[in-house]
Amino acid sequence: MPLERTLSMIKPDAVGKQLIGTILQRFEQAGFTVVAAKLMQLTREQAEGFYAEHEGRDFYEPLIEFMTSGPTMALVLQGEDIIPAYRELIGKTDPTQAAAGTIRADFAESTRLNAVHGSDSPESAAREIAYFFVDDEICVKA
Ligand code: RTP
Ligand code: MG
Repeated sequence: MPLERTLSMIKPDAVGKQLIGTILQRFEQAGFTVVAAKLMQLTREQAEGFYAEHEGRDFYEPLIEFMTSGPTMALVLQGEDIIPAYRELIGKTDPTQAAAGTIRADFAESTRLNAVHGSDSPESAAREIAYFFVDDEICVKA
């Protein structure tokens, strides 16, 4: 299986609840390797650009408010077939629909305040990784 990368975010709700370490542990226990990481206070422009595909939806404005409400940790994770494997680990967007033991089932408060983000396809992973990181910030495992 090919080594693949995904863009992960630990969202402001989870950072605010001191869950960075706990969530990173879940990622590492799943066998994913952290190859880049940064804690950022997203600007409105950064959040709007990141979520541009959702512009016009009723949840867009509250989503932007939420994503700029406190720091976010952005990560590039690497692993075999990681895009679907990571989405499975985090669980469904709505935590009441997320499988037991997933990150969202355990830590999300609502469909909006749902603790983590993950790229949904190789194309979005490429766009999202480049959105937050330059090549020099990604530490490739030797
Ligand atoms: P993400 O992009 O953050 O990994 O989450 P996702 O694919 O599971 O969900 P998506 O449909 O891409 O939505 C992006 C984020 O918008 C917020 N949202 N709120 N009905 C609502 O109130 C609603 N729907 C989506 C969530 O924070 C979701 O993760
Ligand atoms: Mg999404």
